[in-house]
Amino acid sequence: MSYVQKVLDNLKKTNPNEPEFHQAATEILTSLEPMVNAHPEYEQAALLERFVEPERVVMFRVPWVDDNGKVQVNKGYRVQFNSAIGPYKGGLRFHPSVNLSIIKFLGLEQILKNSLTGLPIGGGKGGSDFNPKGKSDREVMAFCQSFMTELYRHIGADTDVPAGDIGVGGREIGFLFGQYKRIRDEHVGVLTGRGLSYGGSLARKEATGYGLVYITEEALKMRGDSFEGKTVVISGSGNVAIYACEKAQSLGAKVVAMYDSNGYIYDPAGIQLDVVKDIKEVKRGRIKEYADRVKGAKYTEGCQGIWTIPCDIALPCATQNEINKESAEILVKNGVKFVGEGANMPSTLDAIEVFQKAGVVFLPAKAANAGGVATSALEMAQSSGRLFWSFEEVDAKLKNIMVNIYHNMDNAAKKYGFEGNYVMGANIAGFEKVAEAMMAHGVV
Ligand code: NDP
Ligand code: 2IT
Repeated sequence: MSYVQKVLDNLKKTNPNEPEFHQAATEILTSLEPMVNAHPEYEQAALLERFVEPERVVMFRVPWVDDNGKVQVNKGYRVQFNSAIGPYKGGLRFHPSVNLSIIKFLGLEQILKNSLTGLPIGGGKGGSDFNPKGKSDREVMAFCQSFMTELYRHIGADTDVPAGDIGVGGREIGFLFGQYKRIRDEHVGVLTGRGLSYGGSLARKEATGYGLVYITEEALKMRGDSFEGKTVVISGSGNVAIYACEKAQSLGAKVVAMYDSNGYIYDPAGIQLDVVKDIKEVKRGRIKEYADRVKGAKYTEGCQGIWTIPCDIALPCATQNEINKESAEILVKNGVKFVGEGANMPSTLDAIEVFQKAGVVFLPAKAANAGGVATSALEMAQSSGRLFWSFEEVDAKLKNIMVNIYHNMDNAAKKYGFEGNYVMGANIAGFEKVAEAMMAHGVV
């Protein structure tokens, strides 16, 4: 049995009931096989065994009081996965589905994503099963303050720097930062995605969606093509989806569909993004409302049907495993040519196989959505340098990083004889730097 297979088998045995973690580890480790085989010293050093074991897992109770005066209790998590190349860095997810398996899959992905950015950031992830949906601002604040009252002792500007993810946007980061500052008496870059008035960076809000479109644009460009005139389907209608839509439209694409967790809208004339922003960013409402406001648009209950809409480019930007094998087959049948993953692990393993076999250009999450965390690292640089860069400056750096990621993964895939397989390319290119740093640090 190969070294990779032994590590995977043991991981499944010793981390039972963690299907998302198994899925991410399987994708990563199997694609690292050619590189690991070229480095027999890794097995002697138990490098993969250490790579898949988080350096630290923190789990804690989060009690808070709701608007009825009733005490509520949620679970809090922070997985500090790997600090070989920099302080732990990665988002916080607040969603009722959050559990240890999901946070560990996200943390493992984050290690390689952060390495791919070329910036000095390690991998971590955290969150809670708290559901911000339908809560008042006061309830969200009470929750965030309680969450930070435990988390503060584990994080720091040079230790671990959380940010947003599903359910954690500007409002939540503000409450979390306020409580950290109060407890620690330190105004430092301990969180990213901060408001512009207290140390945030221009273009961080747009960065994940813009970055996704920049890397997809580069993949198109390398094939003599562009976004101009393309039909695009984007899942989700949150932070990543909205700014992917904005950038794709600005490059001449027609985005025809988006969704939230209740259902999807189809607008054959092209999505009016100002309406989506008003519904989702301003009113925190449901996407269903779009069809009431825009003539010619149609709303359908349920999410999966969105992938039956014919498109040239699909950008899944909501959550893990939103594209299964069946949806991938329909997308291929309808002629999809490019899939760029804005969400983390939105395609199941067998969906990826369908895309790759059909010759679809498949840009995996850890490369395609790295623009968010890359810009977080630019926010950290501005914080430590006491600087504030213009939107154009940050956006230009972001674009440059995304173009570099594309070529690094493309070259890594070619180097090992798997041209065009960006899953392998991204995993190998990301792992190279982490492996080198871990080897240099000795047995730690
Ligand atoms: P938001 O909370 O802003 O938006 C999430 C969107 O996805 C919402 O439209 C939400 O619908 C939908 N969604 C969430 N869960 C489900 C579900 N189980 N089924 C169907 N729809 C769902 O999050 P983000 O836009 O920040 O994150 C989206 C994805 O991008 C996540 O996978 C995240 O990990 C990833 N990502 C985010 C980055 C960032 O910088 N924010 C960086 C890199 C990756 P509803 O409103 O109904 O809940
Ligand atoms: O998945 C991700 O990369 C994020 N949610 C962003 C993490 C960050 O630290 O900006």
